Amino acid sequence: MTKPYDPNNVFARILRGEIPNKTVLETPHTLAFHDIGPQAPVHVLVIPKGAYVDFAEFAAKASAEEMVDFHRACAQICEMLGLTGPEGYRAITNAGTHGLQEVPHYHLHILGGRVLGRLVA
Ligand code: IU
Repeated sequence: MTKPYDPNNVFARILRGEIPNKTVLETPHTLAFHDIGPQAPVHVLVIPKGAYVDFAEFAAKASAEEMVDFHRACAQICEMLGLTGPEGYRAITNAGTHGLQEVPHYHLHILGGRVLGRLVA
């Protein structure tokens, strides 16, 4: 069971315009911005504007319109940032304490521009 949404988490504050961000793309249901501590030459966070703690909650509760908007935005960002070639990219999300999720508002990391290494525990 996902913990309750904290309306004062940092991404909620970014969505309310209380904290600045380097926006890459904004659509009706989605905001994408550069990660403040990039782990790769391209490191963008994509977040739904709706209040979802993590991937499972978003996938379970978001409307079809929100989900399509979110994923089309991800595709557009990959295109815009030159990630759709054979070198590719990584799209990942962390959840909860085992997943080392820091910010409790669902976000997809899109990373690219270098070889990223294997994902191992
Ligand atoms: P995580 O999946 O919850 O661990 O990722 C949180 C990310 O949010 C992490 O990569 C931070 O660098 C990033 N971030 C940010 O971009 N702006 C902020 O104000 C804060 C964290 I706090």
